[in-house]
Amino acid sequence: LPIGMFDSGVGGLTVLKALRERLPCEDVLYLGDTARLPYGTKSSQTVSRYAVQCSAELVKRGIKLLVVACNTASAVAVQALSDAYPHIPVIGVVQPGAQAACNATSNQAIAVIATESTIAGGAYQRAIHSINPQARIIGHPCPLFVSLAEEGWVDGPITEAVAARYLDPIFKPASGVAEPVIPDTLVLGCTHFPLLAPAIRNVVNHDTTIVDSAATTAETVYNKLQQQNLQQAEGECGSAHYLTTDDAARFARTGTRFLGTAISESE
Ligand code: DGN
Repeated sequence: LPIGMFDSGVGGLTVLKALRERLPCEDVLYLGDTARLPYGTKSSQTVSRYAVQCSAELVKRGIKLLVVACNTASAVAVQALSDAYPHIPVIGVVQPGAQAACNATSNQAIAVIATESTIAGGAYQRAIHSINPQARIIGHPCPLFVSLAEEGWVDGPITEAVAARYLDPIFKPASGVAEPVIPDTLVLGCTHFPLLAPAIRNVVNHDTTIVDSAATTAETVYNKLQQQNLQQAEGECGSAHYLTTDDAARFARTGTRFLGTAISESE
């Protein structure tokens, strides 16, 4: 059986990319809920409902493990999905990202950037605190990054100006602030943000560790498959199949940038 993954659209393809690098033999069934994106501005009740519906569609087709490849959905729905499908391991991207940030920080100050809904729900803050109760966490929504990534404006002066506007108050606080705590670790808590990492890197301090939860999520999936003896035998390259709830052509076009390789519409 394949690994099932879903996201509100193309963003989860950054997680798929990391998964294919770590587990090249696995078959993957990916659902992009493009008809209802973005999730990042919607209420947790609505996102939870969408997550349950996407998962049901994947489970109906047969999957051995479910990856919630969207931070916004991971933040609100992982527990509900684990309860709904006790026989299928469910892995979200928030917990692995929080763990990676806690491993990386030296000064216990961690910044998290994500969609409005992920930051407002506080899931990263809770996940980080449950691992490191001493951590000081600054959460900041950066919704424009989603549009910039989808537009392909991943670098250049406009993107850097947006990045500076969002991040300067965290990394370059105005003088006069008594003993500012500058985070040494920045979590990219949205599937779209890894595309903007070079622009983000240009506006944060040069020694900031940037944590992208895609790679750590892939590692978590790898470990879970090993533990449960669910891994595919080594051999041929795994396949990837895509489902979308709206126009497949747009998904294939935009998604190619996120996956790093071409997606054909017939897949
Ligand atoms: N995939 C969403 C996330 O990781 O939060 C971002 C896209 C969106 O729904 N705004």
